[in-house]
Amino acid sequence: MNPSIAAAVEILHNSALVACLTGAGVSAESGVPTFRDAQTGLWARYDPQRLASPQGFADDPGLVWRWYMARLAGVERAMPNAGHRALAEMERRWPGFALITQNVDDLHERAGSTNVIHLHGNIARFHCHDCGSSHNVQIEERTFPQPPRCALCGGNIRPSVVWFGETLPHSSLAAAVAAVSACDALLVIGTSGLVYPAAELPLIAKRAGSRVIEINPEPGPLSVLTDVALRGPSGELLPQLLGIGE
Ligand code: BV8
Ligand code: ZN
Repeated sequence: MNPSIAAAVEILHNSALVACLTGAGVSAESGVPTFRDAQTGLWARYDPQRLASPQGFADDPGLVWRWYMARLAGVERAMPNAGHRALAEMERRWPGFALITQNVDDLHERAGSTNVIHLHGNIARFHCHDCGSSHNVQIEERTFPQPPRCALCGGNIRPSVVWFGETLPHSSLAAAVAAVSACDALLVIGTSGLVYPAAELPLIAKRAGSRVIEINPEPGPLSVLTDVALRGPSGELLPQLLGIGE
């Protein structure tokens, strides 16, 4: 076993409570583009931070609608990978294991995780941008060039994700802060650590005395907080933390 993996396993075995924060990187091996490389092909010329914002939606609701319909189709085609499955196994093995995700896909749930804190919502759920009433998108509405209209107020229907400039669901953020404040070890997996307030969670954990283990092929702004850095793909490394797939 490589010495970093051994050090991470040691920390986890000496931790009564383990928490985990995932980003788009945990879904990369499932073929879901990460947020920064989400701009492949025909979307290459658009800035995701613009499309994923109320202003972007106001400027061109049809463009944003079509971008989300394309991403949703990609998520539905994707399958959970060994990293998602290892995290579901951690929830089964370690009482109190908390999984916090920035991702809007449902791959953690499809891998068997049952208690997932979604900080940024869910791309497969929809509501009216004006009155907030929820909306089930019909198959034919997915091919519409413009978003469907709300039956109650006529407003534009949008995905129930948190856009840039929008506040996170208070209950999710509070649960995430409580989990990272209480944990003895925090796994930070597949995140560039650029988006706030999610990127603040590892700092809160560290200040509360937690050890921090980063799993990411690349270092990033959060690496300075890291006790152990595992530089590689989470689909390969996470099973090794459980002694699977040596
Ligand atoms: C808010 C849903 C209050 C939509 C998303 C404080 C300081 C600075 C800025 C701010 C601040 N507070 C607020 C802001 C503004 C803004 C922000 O953070 N901007 C940044 C860019 C500077 N934050 C907000 O607006 C938030 N709202 O704070 O409300 C408020 C209100 C008004 C005014 C001010 C404040 C809302 C943020 C939520 C935005 N919504 N998603 C959608 O998905 O369409 S964020 C979106 O981007 C994703 O959900 C995800 O969270 C984020 C992308 O981050 P990552 O997941 O890290 O993915 P990324 O592609 O960046 O990196 C992938 C990583 O994986 C890389 O490190 C790579 O190396 C690694 N990797 C690749 N392959 C693998 C791998 N790792 C492991 N294995 C592999 N195989
Ligand atoms: Zn409405």
